[in-house]
Amino acid sequence: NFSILTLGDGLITMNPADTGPLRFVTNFSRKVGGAELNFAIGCSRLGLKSKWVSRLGNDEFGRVIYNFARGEGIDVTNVELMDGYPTSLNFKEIQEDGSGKTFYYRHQSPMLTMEPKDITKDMFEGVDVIHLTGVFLSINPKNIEIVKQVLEIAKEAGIPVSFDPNLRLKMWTIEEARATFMQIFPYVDILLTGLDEIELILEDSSDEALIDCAKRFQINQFVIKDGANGSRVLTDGTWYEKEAFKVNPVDTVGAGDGYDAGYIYAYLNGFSPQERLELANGVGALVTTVSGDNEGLPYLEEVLPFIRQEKGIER
Ligand code: KDG
Repeated sequence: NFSILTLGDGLITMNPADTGPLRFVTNFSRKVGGAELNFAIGCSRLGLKSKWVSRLGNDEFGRVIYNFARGEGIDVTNVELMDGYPTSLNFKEIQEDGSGKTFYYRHQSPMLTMEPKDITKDMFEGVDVIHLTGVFLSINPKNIEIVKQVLEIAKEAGIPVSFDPNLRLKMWTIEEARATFMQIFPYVDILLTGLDEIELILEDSSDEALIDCAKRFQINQFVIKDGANGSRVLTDGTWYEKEAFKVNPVDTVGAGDGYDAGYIYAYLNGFSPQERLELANGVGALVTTVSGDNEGLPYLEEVLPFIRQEKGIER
């Protein structure tokens, strides 16, 4: 079994019982979210070994997330429950078409207690891919020092790094995000980005701009996610493309994290570029069919028949 490591905040996610503006929603389901945690769950369900490095509040919600992650088979050896910092919260607003918005209560994230010295080489033993996202970087400017420590250890150990900018403009400005990403990109082997998001980051999403960025930072796999329009990857100077699977989305939040998990699983297992896109598209699509950030993440035995469009006998 291949093994991944990821690092980031875990949140209690309040999923609305009704669609439409948050101010009118009175009922919520208490669920669990966090971009990196969603990724770890996705990988674990597909059969990878997942290690999640995090800090939660030493409170009721922290325990919910901790036990949830553990229940998903995630290695939580490096997840600590901290006093004095409440577990982060996130309320979601969902539209009729399944698209979502997030409203955060995470200014005192327990992740703020983490320091670069807390990242040690032993955490990386047996790890095949390190996955990071812009969400962790957006929580506090000092997090870049923690990420750099991760990236330096990864480089020294020869572990490939995958990165999803996961741009959250409620957390920081585009200028701050851009300046930070430019320091991260030189370490990235696999970039997993939304088309709209890379357009904001590079101020250009033409093929020339993308090719240029891949070359400049030596990003081996430059993956562009475009939701219902499918996805593509630029690797070894060639573009590969795969159309999306048609589904009826009820909640699209977390689809990108699921996509990333599918892509990394496929990459580690030696799939061709097109097969990687196909599996990733399949995982992303299935996430959108279930309410919640990670409930829809499929097991391998669910996503394989789905991408082959096989009809199961259900009785
Ligand atoms: O990608 C899903 C995330 O948006 C959600 O789980 C919350 O981590 C989160 C974030 O900060 O956006």
